[in-house]
Amino acid sequence: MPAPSVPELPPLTIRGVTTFAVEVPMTYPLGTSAATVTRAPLLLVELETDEGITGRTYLFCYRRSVPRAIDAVLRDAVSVVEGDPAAPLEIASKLARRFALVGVASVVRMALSALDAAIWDALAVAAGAPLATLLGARPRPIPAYNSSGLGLMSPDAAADEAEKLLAGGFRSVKLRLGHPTLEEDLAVTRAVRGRLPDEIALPVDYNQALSVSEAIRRGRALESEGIAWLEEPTRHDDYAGNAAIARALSVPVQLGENFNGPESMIEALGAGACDHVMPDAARIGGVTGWIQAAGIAAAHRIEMSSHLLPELSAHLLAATPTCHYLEYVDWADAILEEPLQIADGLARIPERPGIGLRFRPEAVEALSLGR
Ligand code: SMN
Ligand code: MG
Repeated sequence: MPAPSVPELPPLTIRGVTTFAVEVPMTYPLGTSAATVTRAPLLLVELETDEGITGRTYLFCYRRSVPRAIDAVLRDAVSVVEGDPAAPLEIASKLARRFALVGVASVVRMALSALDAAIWDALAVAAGAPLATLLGARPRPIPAYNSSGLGLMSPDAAADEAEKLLAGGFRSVKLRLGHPTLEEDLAVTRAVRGRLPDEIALPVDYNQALSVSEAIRRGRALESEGIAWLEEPTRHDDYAGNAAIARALSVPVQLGENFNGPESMIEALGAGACDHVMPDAARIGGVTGWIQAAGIAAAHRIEMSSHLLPELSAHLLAATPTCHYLEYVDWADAILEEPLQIADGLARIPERPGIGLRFRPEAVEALSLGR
């Protein structure tokens, strides 16, 4: 008797990559304690396969010089796996070995994460299913907070901007802190909190600005002001210091955007450095790294949110057992055919196959950073 036919993913073979470096104007400039970002440099990635299926993703690159640096590493990585089957785990281990001497962090990590995400996208497109479905989850609405603005600014300006960021029915917005004094941080927090309905959650983000003792001092003052979490209060990789802060405070400490691969999450959680985690898909190792990290968070029963890249992260959070919040930013809207939809404060995962990204050629051309 012939074996029953089991539907299979069409096998895909890595062929090459096309990228576009763009810089997108942001509606709200984002002053953080580390740097002010007014335009979002993005690297758009299209991975080609022999079978004619294209995998798409993009990276947020922080600084204008970075898209080109990542592009160079990404091309190198694709040349290493050209002709290989599009099997993300096999490709990840091959590339981890090949890039072990230079080290897989920062720009290299972002290039490899983008390649992984593009491969997963191609697989989901070939399967005709949303990425979330390929990861074992059905697309569902994901609670989101609006992070598109609320940089460092005066109390009045912050309160006005916070109100504007609620459009779309958001039930949470994130405030950046790290003004020169605690009194200024308190004044801004009180102005924003006072303007928002009580049920709106208000996480605050220090972007590593404080010493451990100053983080404890400011955290103690802020924790009675109705904040949802205290993000990156001190150096992200000082896990002992973050653990001391987490022990001293009742407000949850949030870390994760700088976790370099799932290994960092294991170390941070082992040290008791944080109460919540929010990996960035581009630093945790793409879809493959995210799924491993989601397993670690689930085993620790720790809430997991995302950092930036909301279009991809929505799929990932649907497949995250301890899913908490999607960090929403509108920065890619300018170059997307169909921007991520938010309704009633929930991100709507598109029904389209893959991540659901298609780039607008006219916008890519107009916003190009050149080659
Ligand atoms: C952040 C910092 C810099 C650029 C984008 C986002 C921030 C966040 O740490 O968590 O949103
Ligand atoms: Mg942050």
